[in-house]
Amino acid sequence: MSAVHTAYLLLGSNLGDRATILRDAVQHLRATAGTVEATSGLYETAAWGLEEQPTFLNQAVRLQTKLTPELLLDTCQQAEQLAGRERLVRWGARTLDVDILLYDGLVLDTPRLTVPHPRLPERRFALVPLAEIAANVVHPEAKCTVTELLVACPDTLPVTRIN
Ligand code: A4P
Ligand code: MG
Repeated sequence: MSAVHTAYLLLGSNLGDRATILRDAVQHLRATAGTVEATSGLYETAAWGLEEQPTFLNQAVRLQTKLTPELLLDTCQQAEQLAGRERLVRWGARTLDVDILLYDGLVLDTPRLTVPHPRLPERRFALVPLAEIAANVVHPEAKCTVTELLVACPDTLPVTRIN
């Protein structure tokens, strides 16, 4: 039997019916990637990076999966395509973005995939939802917990739980 892994994902949407898009994405993950063990609430978050765009809804998900990181990324990108995502501008508006934040204690850096997500420590829109479902999980590079990363995070953009 192949091993089961724990992965944390961040879903984000700032175009279209954002809440429905996130709900459908969680369903897609359930159907294709494994067991969705926990989901954070939905957070309304100011756009980070390219700030002149609509606010995002973000949600963190804990998944138990037998997929390798690369196959999990394929599944995430499939969900993005199903949501009608077009890749126009880096950090630009999108119906759905699914990022792999953490995968067990793995550290991986390939042209296609970097885990942990390299910008996680700089982003409250990711750390706040993640802390809801992974407060005491240790970041394998920073060697501190998600809560500690959040306390140390310099980002000041608004992040508000809406449900
Ligand atoms: N890739 C590498 N590592 C990963 C990973 N851990 N998870 C590669 C997912 N993908 C990973 O991503 C570009 C490529 O990153 C993928 O093809 C994959 O091979 P993309 O989704 O096509 O493009 P992008 O998302 O525009 O670029 P990037 O650099 O991934 O941006 P981020 O880091 O995903 O940030 N503000 C708020 N408030 N909320 C958001 O959710 N999201 C972004 C996007 C910017 N600002 C935001 C939010
Ligand atoms: Mg992305």
